[in-house]
Amino acid sequence: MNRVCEILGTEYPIIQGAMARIADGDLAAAVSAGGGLGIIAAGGADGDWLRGQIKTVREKTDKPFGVNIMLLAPNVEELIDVVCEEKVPIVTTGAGNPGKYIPKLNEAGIKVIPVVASVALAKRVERAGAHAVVAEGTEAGGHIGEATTMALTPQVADAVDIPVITAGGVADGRGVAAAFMLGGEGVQVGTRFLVAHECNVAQAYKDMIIKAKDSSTVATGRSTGHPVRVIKNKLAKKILDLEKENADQAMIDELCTGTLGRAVVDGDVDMGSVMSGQIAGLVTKEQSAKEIIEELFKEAEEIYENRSGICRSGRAV
Ligand code: TUI
Repeated sequence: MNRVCEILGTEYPIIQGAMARIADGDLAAAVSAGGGLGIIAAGGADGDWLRGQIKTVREKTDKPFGVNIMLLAPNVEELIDVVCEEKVPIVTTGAGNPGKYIPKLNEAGIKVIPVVASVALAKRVERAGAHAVVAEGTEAGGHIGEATTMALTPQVADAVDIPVITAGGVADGRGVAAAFMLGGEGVQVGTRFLVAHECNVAQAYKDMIIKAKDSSTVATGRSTGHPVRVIKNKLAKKILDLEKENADQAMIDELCTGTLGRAVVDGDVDMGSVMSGQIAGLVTKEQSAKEIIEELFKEAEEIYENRSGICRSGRAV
C-alpha cells in the first residue's frame, strides 16, 4: 500500500487537478468512482454552489473525494465553513499559504493537501499539519510558480517527511513513472481530465486541448507576479502585448475580467482564457475518467516491469 493511497483512501495514488470553473461534482464523482481522488474546484464559486456539488458527488459515489480552495478567492472563510460542516474527507489548496486554516480543517477531521510551488511553502505547511503536499511545476495549467516539475519534486521530497504528489506535465504513464523516480509518491493530473467524457467544459475548449502541440501554451501575467498558463490565443497575445508595453495593470485586469467563464461556459476559445498545462500536446482523445486512470497506471507499471537498468556505455547494467 502506497502512503498516498492510504491518506486519500483511493485505489490509485492520483488526484484530479482543481480546474477553476470546470471541476464540478460530475467530474469529481467520475474520478473518485474510477479509483482516483476527484476534486471539486471551489475557486470562484459561492458556498451554496459548493454544497450542491458535494451533494452531487455523494449521490453518485460513496468513494472519497476532495474540495480545492483557491486562496485568492474573496470568500475563503465561507468555503472553509462549508467543507467543515459537510465533513469533506480531503481539502487541497492553491495560490497561497493555507497555514492558518489547517488546524481548523484538521479539527473537523479533514486531511489537508496544499498545492505548493516552492520548498519553503512545503516546509511551512508540513509544520502547520498538512498530511501531504502537491509539488506543482511550472508546466501546469492555470496559476503557476517558477520551478519545473523535474527540479521541484526531488527538492520538496528531500525537504519534508510527508508524501509528495507530483503535478505539472503528467499526462501519461511515462509522467507517472517519472514522478515516482523523482521522489513523488503520487500524481495530480489536470489537463488530461479536461477532455474526460464526464468533464462539463465547453466542447470547443476540449477541442483546443486535443489539437494543441508542445508550443501551444504561454504564461501570461508574469509582470504582475501572478503568472497563469493558458493556450496561446487572441486574448493571450493581447495580454502579452500589453505586458510588453508596460501597460497599466487596471487595463490588463479589465481585459481579463470574465474570460475564464467565456472559454469554459461560452466556448469562446479566441477571447476566453483557456487554461491548460504544457502537456496538452500529449492529450489526443476523449475518454472516461476511469479509462484515463487505468491507462496511466497500466502504462507506468509496464515501464517499471520492462526496465533493465540505467544504460551505460550503450549496454544495460
Ligand atoms: O492554484 C493553482 N492553480 C490555479 S488557481 C486558478 S484560479 C485563478 N484564476 C485566475 C487568476 C489566478 C488564479 C487557476 N489555476 N495551482 C496551485 C499553485 N499555487 N500554483 C502556484 C501556487 C502558489 C504560488 C505562490 C502557492 C503559494 C504561493 O505563495 C504563497 C506563499 O506564501 O509563499
